[in-house]
Amino acid sequence: MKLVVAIVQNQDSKRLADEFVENGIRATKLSSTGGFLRAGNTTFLMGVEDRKVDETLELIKENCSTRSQTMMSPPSYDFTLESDLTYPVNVEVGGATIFVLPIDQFLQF
Ligand code: 2BA
Repeated sequence: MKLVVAIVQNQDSKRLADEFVENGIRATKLSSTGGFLRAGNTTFLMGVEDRKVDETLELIKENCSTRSQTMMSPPSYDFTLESDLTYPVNVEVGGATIFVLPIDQFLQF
């Protein structure tokens, strides 16, 4: 069994959660925040049988899109004339960031 941790954009999370239910993949959905953009995203925790890992990854791939997001650059710490100027920067986010980890024990009491 593997622990699949998938960080996805909020816009994709409902459709993906529906797909997990339809395909018998158990998941826990957490509200999370990206460290860089400081914007909300969604983290799914899934305990997945080894034989279903590929199917799980394929579902995530099919349902998560890459999007471009605009953020303001942090002000520069270089004390030049333009030092406190910020400007819009485009950042590509997603589709999904995924970690697949081995599970030592899976217990339910
Ligand atoms: P954020 O940390 O808010 O990052 C959003 C997007 O900003 C990233 O998209 C990436 O394109 C860009 N980015 C992040 N850190 C950057 C940096 N230091 N310099 C320049 N650009 C940077 P994704 O790579 O698709 O990541 C989407 C979200 O997945 C991240 O949101 C974060 O919540 C999570 N994530 C990504 N890589 C991770 C990692 N190695 N460990 C834990 N969480 C990760």
